[in-house]
Amino acid sequence: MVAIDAALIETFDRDGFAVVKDFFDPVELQFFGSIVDRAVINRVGPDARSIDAKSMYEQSFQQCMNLWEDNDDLKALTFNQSLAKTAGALLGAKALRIWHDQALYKEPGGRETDPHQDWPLWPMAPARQITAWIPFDGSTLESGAMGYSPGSHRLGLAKFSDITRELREEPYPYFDHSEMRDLSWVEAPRGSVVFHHSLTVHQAKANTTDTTRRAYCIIYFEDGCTRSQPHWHQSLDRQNINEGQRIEGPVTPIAWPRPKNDLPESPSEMGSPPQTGFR
Ligand SMILES: O=C(O)CCC(=O)C(=O)O
Repeated sequence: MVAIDAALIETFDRDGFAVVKDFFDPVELQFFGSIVDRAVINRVGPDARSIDAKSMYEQSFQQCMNLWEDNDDLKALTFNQSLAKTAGALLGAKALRIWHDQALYKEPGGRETDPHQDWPLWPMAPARQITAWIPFDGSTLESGAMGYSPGSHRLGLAKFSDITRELREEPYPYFDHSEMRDLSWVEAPRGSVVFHHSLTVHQAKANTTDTTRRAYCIIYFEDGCTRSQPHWHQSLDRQNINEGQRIEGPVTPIAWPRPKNDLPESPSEMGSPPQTGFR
């Protein structure tokens, strides 16, 4: 159990991201990593394309969302109370729900993840979300480490960035130098978790190594957020949440606080999660 001290909360408040080292032990990481590996293979299926033959988005990472829904063992990670409690303390929230979890596997030769903020990709308000980014093998500058623009969550920016590069009408980057100032690259040691706010501008390096950078993310939002826009999102449309409505239901259950050993039911009545993801 990691102590949530005032200094950590202060760092997150100031910078919009914070690294918590030694959160997971190697045995736990290996266990969850192997489950996610299998889940990704099950979702993606056989794919013999070279990295160059993939879409620009797939070249950044293979994204598989809502893995907790079809993996009972993974619920223990997505609904890990100590992790979610830390996220809640950093965000200053009393209760958090799951927006979705996801594997983000950056293959060898995978390109950088383009600079973006998360919140403009998500049709909900207010901007009270936090991501726990868990690299199963740690991350290095060569393997696809994350970089964050410290304090950018406080600049009042809310820019949509098409990180798929499929809708692109203007050249990258969407953020100018002043908004990307002093980018901090974070090499996260194995066992650590990096938390970031949904308004923090961030990106990830390319993977120039010969192994996949295996990251698992859990995205939480403060209980009470509502749908702000009509554009499709699986976390909302699968449970028929309309604009202005509070986001609650079996696809986005309470992540924290939950009674001891109480894990949510998989939302089997709500249709399957997307097999591979888009935001
Ligand atoms: O893992 C990556 O390459 C990007 C992750 C990211 O953008 C996020 O978690 O919001």
